This record gives sequence, C-alpha cells and structure tokens, in this order.
Amino acid sequence: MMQKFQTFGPIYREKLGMYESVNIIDPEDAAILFKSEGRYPKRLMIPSWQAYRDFRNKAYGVLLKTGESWRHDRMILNKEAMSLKVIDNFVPLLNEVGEDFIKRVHMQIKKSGQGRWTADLTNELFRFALESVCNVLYGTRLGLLEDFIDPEAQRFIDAVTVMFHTTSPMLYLPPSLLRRINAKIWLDHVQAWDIIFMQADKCIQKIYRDLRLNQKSTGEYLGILPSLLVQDKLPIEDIKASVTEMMAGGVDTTSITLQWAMFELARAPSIQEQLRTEIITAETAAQGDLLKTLRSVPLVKATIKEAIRLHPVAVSVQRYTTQELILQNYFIPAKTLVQVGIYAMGRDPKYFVRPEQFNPERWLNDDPTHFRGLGFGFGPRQCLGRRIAELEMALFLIHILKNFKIETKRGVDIGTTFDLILVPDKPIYLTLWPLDSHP
Ligand code: HC9
Repeated sequence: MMQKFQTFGPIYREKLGMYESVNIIDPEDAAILFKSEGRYPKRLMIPSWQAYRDFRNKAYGVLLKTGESWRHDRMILNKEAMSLKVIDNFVPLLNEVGEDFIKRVHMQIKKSGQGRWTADLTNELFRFALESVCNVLYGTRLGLLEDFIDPEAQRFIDAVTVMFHTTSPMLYLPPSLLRRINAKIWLDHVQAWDIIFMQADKCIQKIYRDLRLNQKSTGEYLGILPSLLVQDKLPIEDIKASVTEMMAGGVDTTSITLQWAMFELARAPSIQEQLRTEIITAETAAQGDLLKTLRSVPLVKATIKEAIRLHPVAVSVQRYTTQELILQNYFIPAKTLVQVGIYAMGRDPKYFVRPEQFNPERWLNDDPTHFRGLGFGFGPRQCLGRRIAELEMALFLIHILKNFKIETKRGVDIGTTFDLILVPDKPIYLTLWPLDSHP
C-alpha cells in the first residue's frame, strides 16, 4: 500500500481477488468516511471465519454480525466492555496479572545466573495476554504465568496463531470451493477454530455452572461473562459467540503490540527514563490509588499509541459506504469498499513529522492528531476489546518500566509481515535488567 500511495497519490482503486476497493491514506478523508457512517457500519468480512461458523452451525458474535442483530448485541456488550462505568473494574484484575509477569521475569533472571534475562518473549507474552483477557472475561486465573502450564491453554494459544496464519491464504478464495476440494489449509483452519471454540466453551460452561450454584450476589465485580449471564439480556448462544471472539481476539493482538513497544523502548533509553519519572511521580501523588495513577500517566498512554502507529495490528480499517462520497475530488458510489491504509498512514511524512522516529510525545502536543490514531478502528464498529487492551498494556508497561531496564542488540532491523494481522518478520530478542542492579 505504501508503494501504491507513492505511485498513485492519496487515493487509488484496486481489485484483489473477489474484492474491489478504493484505498485512502489521508486522515481528512478517513474523517469524512467515518463521519458519514450509518447506523450499521460494515467492514470487510473474512469469508473463512464466517464459513467456519456456518459449517459448524455456530452463532455469529459481534465480530461477524451485521444489521440490527449486530447493533443489538453490540450495545449490550459495550456496556460490559467499553463503558466508563465498568472499565475501572478491569484494573485490579489486569494489575494482578501484570504483577505476576514481573515476578516471573525476576525468577527467570535468577535462573539465568547472569543478573539479566535475554529472550524472545513471544510465548511469555501470549500467555500473559491470555491470562489477562481471561481474568477480565471470567474473573478466573488460568495460571499461565506459573511453571506448569496447562497444555490445553497452550493449545488454545497455538490454535489462535494457526487460525490467523491459515486465514490469509484463503482471503481471496471462496470457502465453498476450498471445502469441496478438502484443501489442507481449510482443514487446518477448521481444526484451529474447533480448538478455540472448545476451550472457550469449557471456560464459559464452568462460569455458568458456578454461577447457578452460587446465586448469592455479593456486589463484587466478577468479570464480563458473569455480568452478562446475570443480566440475562442476551441468549446464551450469542453470549458464547461474542465471548469466544473476545478471548481469541485478545491474545496475539496485545502481546505483539507489547513486544513492539518494548522493542522501540529498548532503542530509546531516554524515553524509558522519562516514563519511569512519570510513573513514579504519578504513583507518589496517587498514594496507592491505581485508578488515580492511571489517570496521570499520559506519556505511558502516548507510548502505546506510538507503538501502534508504527506497528498496527491491522493493515487497514475498512468500511462499505452507505451513501455517495467525494474524497480528493473523486466520486465514490454507495456500497463501495473503502480501505483506510493505517499502516501506510502511520509511516507517511505528510501526516507524521519524521515518521521513522519513535516519539511518543508527538501525541501530547496539540497539533491536530485527529483521525490519525485509528489502530482500533473508529465509531460503533471499533474494536470491542479496546479498553481491555489499553488498560492491559498500560499496566504492563508501568510494571515493566518500574522494575527493569529494557535493552536490545543494536542495529538489528525488524520488518513486518502479513499474517492476516501484522507481525514481526523475525524473533525480537530483548534483555531485561533488574533496575536496582543495572550499572
Ligand atoms: C486483514 O484485507 C486484511 O481481534 C484484510 C482486511 C481485514 C479485515 C478485518 C481485520 C483484518 C484485516 C485484520 C485482523 C482484524 C480484522 C477484524 C478483527 C481482527 C483487525 C485488516 C482483529 C485482530 C480481532 C480478531 C478477533 C478474532 C480472532 C475473533
């Protein structure tokens, strides 16, 4: 996309397999597109995800639903996962997982006998992310940061990776064809979703049973699923479908973003120092009130935004237009697929000064950054896990920075590849030094 925007300018048309789309890069155009969004914003559908559910006769969750049925479920789920009223409840749940991650790093350092720990953190972070999202969804710990890891949970993690990996080759092929010829890629895809749904179902059933046994309500926050079950506003099949999507959607996404964030910070020791100062100051002022601390760490939040600018999870955000639009003097008919190339936008000097530079502070200045931070999408169809992800990542960074200095080998270039989501093209090795003993 970067090359094509270079060649054709800020808007071009493209046909890829069965999709014809108009691709845009300018934040102003993105603003027009999203502001004209109707009641039922529609993004590009991933055909194989839909085909799996049809094939296995499973309900769609909000990720795949459209129209009124989407809107109905989404409004109910917003109250449980996005509303200001509820997200404070996630903080203690995510914080304990963050603290356990730190304990685990200290243990690894001790084990190494070298006073530091150097590793590719992919797997550790996958476990951290699943442990986090499950604590918020179910209010239960899986124990993925302990020495013995439940092989079932590990299977779930691996299945999500396989699911993403097998999706991209099928993006431009009709699933019906793949199914008819029993293509290996389709079979692998089905198997991956089977594992995802089976594991999620086990977690959901357990909560369902426990909740019926313990009808007494203590007023204590128990997690998103118990809250949905108690309310009884959604049929259980719809709850299951959306909760499964959230559980699967919360593993690779946050863990890879955190890996990128730590990689960028490793190359910017002075930003690490600035962040530490901000964190310590905020904590002192907040006197142990974590919610208060989180409200006074703008640079931590900007660091996450900046990591997502350079390394978004999704290459684009898409919408089908509901009405005619004019962008860059081009007429775009209704029902056209328009893709905002957010990866390309994040690296274009037209929209970000010195885009190659990792500079969280750019988000703190008051220059117009409107419609430039689209990593979670926009509006009512934006990422439902956004608030969970943001809190999870902020708390993680706070703990890591307070406890360790992050380093990486100089001069190692890490590129990005497309695996449906964008991922590093080689392992990222990071070194963590305990702060008090680092020279
Ligand atoms: C992939 O051309 C490239 O957490 C396609 C257009 C496209 C459509 C939908 C996007 C997808 C891309 C990337 C992955 C996204 C997906 C919508 C949701 C998904 C952003 C850009 C997230 C990673 C979700 C996945 C949840 C799932 C595992 C239940």
